[in-house]
Amino acid sequence: MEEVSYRPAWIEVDLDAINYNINQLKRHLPTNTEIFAVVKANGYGHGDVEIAKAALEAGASMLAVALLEEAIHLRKSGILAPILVLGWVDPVYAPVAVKHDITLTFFQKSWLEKVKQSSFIGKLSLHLKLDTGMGRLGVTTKTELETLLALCNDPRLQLKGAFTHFSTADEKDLTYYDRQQLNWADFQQTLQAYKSDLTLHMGNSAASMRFPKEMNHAVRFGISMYGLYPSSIIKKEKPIDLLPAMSLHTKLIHVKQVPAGRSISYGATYTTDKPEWIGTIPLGYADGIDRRLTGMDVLIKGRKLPIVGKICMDQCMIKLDQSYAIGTQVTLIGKQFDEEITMDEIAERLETINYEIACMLSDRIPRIYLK
Ligand code: PMH
Repeated sequence: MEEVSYRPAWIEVDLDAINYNINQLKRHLPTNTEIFAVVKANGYGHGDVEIAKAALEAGASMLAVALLEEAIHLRKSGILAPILVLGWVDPVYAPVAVKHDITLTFFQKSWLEKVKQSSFIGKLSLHLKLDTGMGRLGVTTKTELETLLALCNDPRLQLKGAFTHFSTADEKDLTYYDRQQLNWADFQQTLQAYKSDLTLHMGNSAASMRFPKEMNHAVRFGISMYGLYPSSIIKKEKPIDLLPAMSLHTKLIHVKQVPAGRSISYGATYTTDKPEWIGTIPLGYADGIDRRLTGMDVLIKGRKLPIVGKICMDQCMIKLDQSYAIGTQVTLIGKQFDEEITMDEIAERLETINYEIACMLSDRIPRIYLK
């Protein structure tokens, strides 16, 4: 995307909120539990580099991403802090990770064998992934774990940590979470017998906020670093206070009075039954404004007013309660006066989770950082 933005549409990211959320968690965790800031997927849509810098400034000790590309992007932006790639990286790219001093995740014998055969100069930093019940990535049995640990005997390999991931830490019923904890405890013995100074980490936002004392050496703080609760249950429990970092704004670019019986947008699905004021805003589905958001309110001068008609690629229309000047600010996510539209409300309307809403806003919308 072009660096300069000419369109009146922007995402504000409050870096002080990132700082606040990390500090809230820090106060909640035992003093020696480290915080890894999860900045994958462009910092959950907020902007990876800016969030990474804010998180490190607030005391995060490591950054976690999903892809090697994301890690290299951080390095190329001048970030020197440790970076862990949580996902699977093709072993042929191990030398690339070494070159950029990036920690990779591993859990397969064949992967380790390929890396050991490859010729690279330097040391490859590694974290071992254990599958205690997520069923996605990781070693599932103690035998597999022992095989892998025995294969780590190459001086070019530096096994620094081991981790697992919970699948239900945000739910009401914690039976499965407890089972994962038990499986972890089993693995933990083998790991610590192998190497006593491994950094062990397991907690996502949900687990670290709900069970701070059970998190071993570090937590991987994602969604709640951005000020969002991982589920409605945790939002109700509110183990720590959070401030949402992201808000989405635009301006009215056209305002008109439409007579009764006229239709708005593709498919003519909305028809005025009396003369109505209709506003147009320059945000559409190509910006990540899902077409199913027709009917959702936006805020104008602190009033909730609905999107009417089908959402177009670059624009959509708002049913106004009066005439407003062109250039009047419209907020799709965030606060105006006493009213607020939250990412959770949008997620609920789309029958999804707030994570997806943050990630779906396209990079066509410029991010503006407030501090
Ligand atoms: N660690 C791993 C391995 C993850 O995949 C994620 C989130 C986190 C930590 C952070 O979790 P949090 O945002 O709940 O704090 N991963 C994903 C995912 O793959 N889909 O949704 C969230």
